[in-house]
Amino acid sequence: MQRQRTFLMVKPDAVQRGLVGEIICRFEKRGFKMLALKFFTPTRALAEAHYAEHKERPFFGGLCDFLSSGPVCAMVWEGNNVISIARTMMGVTKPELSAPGTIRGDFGIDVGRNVIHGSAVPEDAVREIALWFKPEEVCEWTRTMDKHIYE
Ligand code: DAT
Ligand code: MG
Repeated sequence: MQRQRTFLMVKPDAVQRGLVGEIICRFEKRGFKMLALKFFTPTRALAEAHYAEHKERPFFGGLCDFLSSGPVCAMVWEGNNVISIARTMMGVTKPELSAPGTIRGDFGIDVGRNVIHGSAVPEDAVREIALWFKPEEVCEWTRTMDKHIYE
């Protein structure tokens, strides 16, 4: 297992629905450590930069409109294999295909309102953390309970 960081974001639909606490709670309880959090409405330009890999897709415009439509909760989380474990906890891209017990499977129906973003691979995590946070906004800290989570 590798110590990693990932970028997680509660999207505007889930903020409006009051799911921020529920979602943070799941990652905290799993044993992951929060390093950064900010709550604000992203600009359209930030949304476009975030989803640049999808710029040729037909849904790109609507996706960027949606992401910049209201506040999001943008976060950095750390832990062993956090990138893939967080994706498993999130469920798959389409909530309708996501298993119950996952975040999208518990709280979503439409792909365009799928509640949460999480980095897919390590290179994406590095790029997304740098896009959303200044280095000094990412808090390095020692958590005393780590010895009860990791051998
Ligand atoms: P994920 O968010 O699971 O990494 P992705 O990177 O393939 O999924 O797509 C980014 C977002 O774009 C996704 O969360 C919701 C939206 N999206 C993806 N496929 C879509 C589609 N076929 N129609 C509408 N929106 C879509
Ligand atoms: Mg993706």
